Amino acid sequence: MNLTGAEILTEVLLEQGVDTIFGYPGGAVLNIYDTLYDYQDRITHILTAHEQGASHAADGYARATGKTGVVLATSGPGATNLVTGIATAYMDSIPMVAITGNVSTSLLGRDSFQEIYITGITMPITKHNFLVRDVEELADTIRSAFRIANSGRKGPVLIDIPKDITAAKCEFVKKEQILIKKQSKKNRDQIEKVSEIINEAKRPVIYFGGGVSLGDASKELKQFINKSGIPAVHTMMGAGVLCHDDIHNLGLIGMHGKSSTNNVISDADVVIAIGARFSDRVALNPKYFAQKATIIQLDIDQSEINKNVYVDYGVVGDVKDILNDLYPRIKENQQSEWMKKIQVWQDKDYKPVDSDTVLKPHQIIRILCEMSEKNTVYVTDVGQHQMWAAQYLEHLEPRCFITSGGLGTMGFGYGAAIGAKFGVMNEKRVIHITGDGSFHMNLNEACTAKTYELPIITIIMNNSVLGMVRQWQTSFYKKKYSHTDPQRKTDFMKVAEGFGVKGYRASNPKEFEAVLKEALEQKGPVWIECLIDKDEKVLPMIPAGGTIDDMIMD
Ligand SMILES: Cc1ncc(C[n+]2csc(CCOP(=O)(O)OP(=O)(O)O)c2C)c(N)n1
Repeated sequence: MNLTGAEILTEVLLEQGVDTIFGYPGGAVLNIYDTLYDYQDRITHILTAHEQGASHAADGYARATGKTGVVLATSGPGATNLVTGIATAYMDSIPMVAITGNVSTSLLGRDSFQEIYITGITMPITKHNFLVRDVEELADTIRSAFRIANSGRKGPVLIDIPKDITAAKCEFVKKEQILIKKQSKKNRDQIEKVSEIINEAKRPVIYFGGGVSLGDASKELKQFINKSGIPAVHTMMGAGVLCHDDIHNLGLIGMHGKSSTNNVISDADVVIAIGARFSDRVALNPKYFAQKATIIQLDIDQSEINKNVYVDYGVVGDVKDILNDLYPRIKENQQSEWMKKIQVWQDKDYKPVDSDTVLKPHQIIRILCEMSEKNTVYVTDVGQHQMWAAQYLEHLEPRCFITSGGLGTMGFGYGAAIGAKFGVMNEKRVIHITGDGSFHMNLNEACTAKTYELPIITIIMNNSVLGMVRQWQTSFYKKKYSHTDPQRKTDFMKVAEGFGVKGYRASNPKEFEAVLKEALEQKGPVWIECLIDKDEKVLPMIPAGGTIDDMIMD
């Protein structure tokens, strides 16, 4: 077949199993959009309000489904608007292919209208990027991009395509989608050694992160825990991998983790890190992290071994494979003495107090969990509301807690929720939890949710301040609230109306229950503004660089 570059692009997307892409048109991608018009029956293109929203949507789609998210933008400002979304995906190892148009090859390097050196800009935030200069190379370049985004540690790849390449023609031959081979460097001796250490441990703990869900290994982790009886703590990105009511699931660790989980790490004799990268939000002070323990790290990425924390044994490979190899070698044990000791710490954990008259953040989350289906996908923005969600959401399943962990991107939520909704459509409900600051950054995507009548419920935890930063000012900057109390006059109910979205407001638990009940029955997007006190804190908290001894409990 003799096809144009634009047709080749769409054909290869189909070859790769892509049926939904997110994007925004412009001059440099006009040939591609012209072709997409003819492929509407096979590729659904979702038009967002802003390219940043499109990039978060592609990311949210990938997180909710496990497939590769695809985003398309024009050259210049279209391409630069993708940068935050690409960086967000990169930090959380999300497979994404970002396609940008560029000026024609003859205009490259001449400061042409809407020209930008996007491959240079995205070099540090992509696994790899390509500038296609010959239409003959286009098909294989796109195939390579999908392969790279999905092999080993996943992540975003960018393909920059000059306009003349999308118009040029060449012979196109279809290929089968190549299945990605897993990389496993682990060897039998290592597995034997590591299993011996685990079997001899008296106070072992599993510390797992988002790599378990990315590696599709939550079933294997559960099996391993059920047999070994080893308790587990998790990072924010690991939320949902284990059931919240599994007695071995001790909960969140790190800066806003429980005091009990942090105590467990400090006292453990063996720590088994699985798909977790010892980030500074967890190993706040790497020198004192799990000081008494032999540390074993299982990870797909060799460069994570010994990166942040020195580990005694690093096993590199697919975590699902490693857990399967370890399973038959692990002794049955219920670790009852160790669990009794942990129970004593758990009894002293921070417990928030309920109120009937005002809305408390933990009550909002509890009511959400009680009233929505068990498999609901929760998508958050960034700030205190994100941490309250991570601390109090129950019944999470893998791929049901979508949040910007590594980059901490305010403005991630609405776009990601829209992407997630397209991924899970009729199977699962999507609830977006945001703060008034984060929501101001991306509420323009309400038009996207409305256009496609997506039944996404947005919970705006409105404390009228940039809560998380203000909390740091309270604790570490003598309450000098510099620019965190913006005194905005936004009337979210009127804004909702302007977008054609249904808006509700609640200021106590009864009101919230009543409006949530109505919201759950709506067919399109809904916002619920929850009024909360600006002095609410996320507790407990270990200050950056601190240890369990520095924990703030009130
Ligand atoms: C794009 C971006 N800018 C700035 C920050 C720094 N930051 C982290 S949390 C936060 C406040 C968030 O406020 P809000 O969304 O209202 O949530 P709250 O903490 O009040 O729940 C800020 C400014 C960020 N994470 N991302």
